[in-house]
Amino acid sequence: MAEKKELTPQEMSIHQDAQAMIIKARKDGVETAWDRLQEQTPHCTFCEQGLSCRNCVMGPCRISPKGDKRQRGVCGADADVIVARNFGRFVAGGAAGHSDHGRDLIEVLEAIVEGRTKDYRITDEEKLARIAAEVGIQADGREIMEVAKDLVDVFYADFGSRKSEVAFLKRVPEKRRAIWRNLGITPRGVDREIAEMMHRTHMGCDNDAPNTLLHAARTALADGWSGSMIGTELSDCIFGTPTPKMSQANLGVLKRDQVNILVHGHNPIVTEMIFKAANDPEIIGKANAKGATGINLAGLCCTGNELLMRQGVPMAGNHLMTELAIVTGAVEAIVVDYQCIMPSLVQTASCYHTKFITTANKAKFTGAIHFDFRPETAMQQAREIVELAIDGYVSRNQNRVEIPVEPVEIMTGFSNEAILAALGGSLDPFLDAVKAGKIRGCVGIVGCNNPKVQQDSSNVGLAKALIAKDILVLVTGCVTTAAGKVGLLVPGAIDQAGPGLKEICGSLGIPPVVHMGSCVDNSRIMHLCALIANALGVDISDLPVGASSPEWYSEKAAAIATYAVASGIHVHLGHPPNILGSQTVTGLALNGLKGLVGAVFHVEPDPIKAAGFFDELIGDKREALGLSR
Ligand code: XCC
Ligand code: SF4
Repeated sequence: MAEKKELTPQEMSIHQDAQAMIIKARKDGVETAWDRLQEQTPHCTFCEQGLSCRNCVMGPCRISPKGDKRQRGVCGADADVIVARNFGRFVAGGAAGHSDHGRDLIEVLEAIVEGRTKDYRITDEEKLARIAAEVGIQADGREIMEVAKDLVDVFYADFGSRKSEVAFLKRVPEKRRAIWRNLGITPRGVDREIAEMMHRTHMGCDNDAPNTLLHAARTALADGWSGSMIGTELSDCIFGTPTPKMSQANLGVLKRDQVNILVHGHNPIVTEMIFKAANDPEIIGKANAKGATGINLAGLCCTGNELLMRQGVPMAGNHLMTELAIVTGAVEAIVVDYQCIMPSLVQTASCYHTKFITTANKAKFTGAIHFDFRPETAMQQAREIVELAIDGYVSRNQNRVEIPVEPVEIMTGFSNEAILAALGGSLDPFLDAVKAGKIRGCVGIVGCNNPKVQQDSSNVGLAKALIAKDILVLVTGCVTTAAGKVGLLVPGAIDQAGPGLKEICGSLGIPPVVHMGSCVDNSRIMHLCALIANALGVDISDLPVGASSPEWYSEKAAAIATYAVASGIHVHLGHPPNILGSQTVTGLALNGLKGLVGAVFHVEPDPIKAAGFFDELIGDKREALGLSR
């Protein structure tokens, strides 16, 4: 076999901190995702095209769509059926992740209501009352705990089978709801749609690819308009609704003379407690006793986004920085909950003095220190975790420490409530700016890193190209740190924006790239689109908006992309899902869905060309609304 060429650090990432740590990892003999990708390349082409099936033991089957004779699996499933089933299960996996995260927040609210925890409380009572009223609960003049109790019931019911539609569908413009009704894809219950997808894709059930895809849309809609949305809204109620604040990003946020704790995963339930414990003077005193000048908490991935939005805790990095952050040699503990935590981190941590600490029974890692984290005992457990990190400080070898860069300033905290407040309480100033063509439209850039793409090259390249075209960029998830590290998340970045966007963001004192949270917080963007569509009396698909995930990797990203398209928002992906083996499925995704839900997927690896696609799209949408292109 031909010798594989080792990539240079510059080819692997655009960031200086990543490049420095890739070099250090090689020197320290630490394996990274890029190394393993090389091992796995070339990938199985059947799997890449979605043409392998393991849904029963008459197989596994893999079929070729080429040749005159249409190949079939043992059961007779053809390429369309196999690809659609695989994609359906892929989306269901993503919806399950987000939504189970949402459910965990209902459980914490329930523990608060039942008085089983003193460590959590309702921080934003006004918001809780407001969303309760939105979903039909009498909130006026009642005790907040009574209202919260009813809200727990309504949200739990959203996961079940007794409803004809999930609670937050009340937010969706009537035109959009009619489209979903006519297609039979109104999301009824989160668990129900996910379970039904598993059922449909069992051998001998849904053998009509378009029908399976429509249910994938329904499953994703249950995520976007229920599971994820509940996750976002209850996180705000329990931990506070984010407000604009400054923070920092990149590996430079780690501190040489302090106990460094990284939090990684998704749910603020654990990390908010770690945050409190790490700020407790008594515990800081224990760190001082070990010779550290303090305790430094920093975030990775989405739980980092949650803490950043609400508490201003700095961001050490995004998905492909998780191994590299440990390679600094400066991390005493990495505390994780679930999702996107590479199993390799246990090995990476073991190459240094870093303790790898898990907190969720549904996400245990062999070789980790595990805490069965519960609402009843959360604060005590968080203190124990922080003390474990403090104990580790004395075993740090400062000669092996390398903190490669100085941190970059970022601005965060743009919840919809904060955006409305910044606009003086009404969307009108924003809509006026859009009508005047100063802000031509908005694109949400969301999602991950993928070692198949030079880290953050597309995330950043697209963001820069869009703001130059007077298109406001909204970021969540791992694109946050990408944009932050290159200086796009500060008001000063308006110098890189087009004249209209520069004027509006300049007068509001906000960056042209606005951070709206974690990946479940894409529900904030959906809600904002619904608010704008309702204000204008149009459907979401009429708005000059788009969405993109240039470097995506996860099932969750596929679920997000699918609910965005089903909600009427065109979605750009930097690379396709594993569906190209079916012309029917690919044709629907790229073209056919347009006639059904008013939006499609667009695949384009080049971020500049992708920006051109959005430029055209937004121009067309603006013209259709009677506005200048
Ligand atoms: Fe995971 Fe949410 Fe992707 Fe980042 S962006 S790699 S899904 S952490 Ni959600
Ligand atoms: Fe093969 Fe059909 Fe079984 Fe899939 S369900 S493994 S295609 S026999």
